[in-house]
Amino acid sequence: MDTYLRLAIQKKGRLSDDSLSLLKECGIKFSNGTGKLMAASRNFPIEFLFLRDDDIPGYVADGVADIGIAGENVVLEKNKNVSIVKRLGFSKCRLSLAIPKGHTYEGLTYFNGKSIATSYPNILGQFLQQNSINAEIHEISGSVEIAPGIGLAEAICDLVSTGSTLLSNGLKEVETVLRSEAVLIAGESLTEAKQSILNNLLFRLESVQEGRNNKYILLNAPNEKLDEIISYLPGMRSPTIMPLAQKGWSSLHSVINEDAFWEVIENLKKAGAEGILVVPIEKMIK
Ligand code: PRT
Ligand code: ZN
Repeated sequence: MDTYLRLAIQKKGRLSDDSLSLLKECGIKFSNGTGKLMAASRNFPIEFLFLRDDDIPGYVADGVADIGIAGENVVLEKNKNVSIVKRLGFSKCRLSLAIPKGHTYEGLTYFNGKSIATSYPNILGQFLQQNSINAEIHEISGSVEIAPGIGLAEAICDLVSTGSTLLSNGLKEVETVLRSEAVLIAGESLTEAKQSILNNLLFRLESVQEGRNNKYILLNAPNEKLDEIISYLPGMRSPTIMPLAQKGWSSLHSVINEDAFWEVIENLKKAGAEGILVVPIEKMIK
């Protein structure tokens, strides 16, 4: 029988769309008919298991799934026997402490003797212990943000992305407990055959991520400015330079990193670059 790597992903929720599109960008084809619990790829030795995000670390630890995609917040809270093999860069959020808007906050000691509502008792408990804060944790499974308003707790510890949920509940964010993003997790003991499929998947994921983090750039420049312009372009090796029909001018092609993007573009313009074109890269193989 052929070996398949079984991947657990969220059935429906904030992680689902980005997980599926990342896999599609890796060239993995499959149909995820609605309501199905499982699906197999048509062109890659992988099977999908669609689950609630909270169950993913446990299923991977038990070996029901070999790997999974979940929020780092859930992985750390569940504390199962799994390891993070890749950070995936989407579903970014933070687990934060928040208090009523009108209160003055002068540091963590604010929480001494207070009650805090959260769905993350393990992560919060560890954070409070590390900071020698003595607070009471109220574990609740949803709608944490309404707890102070109804008198259930004096503060909350919950996931935040834009901050608008806190704002509309009269709360303000005062401390970040954890920064989280979607991660790929794996169980402890994969067979050699499964590990080799995982290595292939990781290679594809890295190529897609590198492509997303970089842009292809084309520009024209007078030859006497080329040295200065090249000094702003690290590229994969060195830029490609081709003569233009117009005498004394060249066309230059290179790759630039998204992080330094605008700074590089400004420097290139100042140095005399013209007709700058920036093109997305679909995959980048190192
Ligand atoms: O049904 P299932 O159990 O699978 O899904 P779920 O409802 O438990 O999870 P889901 O789909 O809401 O979230 C899945 C994962 O997305 C989380 O575990 C996080 O890793 C990540 N994520 C990213 C978020 C947020 N951003 C987020 N903003 N998860 C939840 N929120 C909630 C937060 O709890 C709060 O209620 O959104 C609200 C705050 O958002 P802002 O934008 O108002 O700050
Ligand atoms: Zn959940």
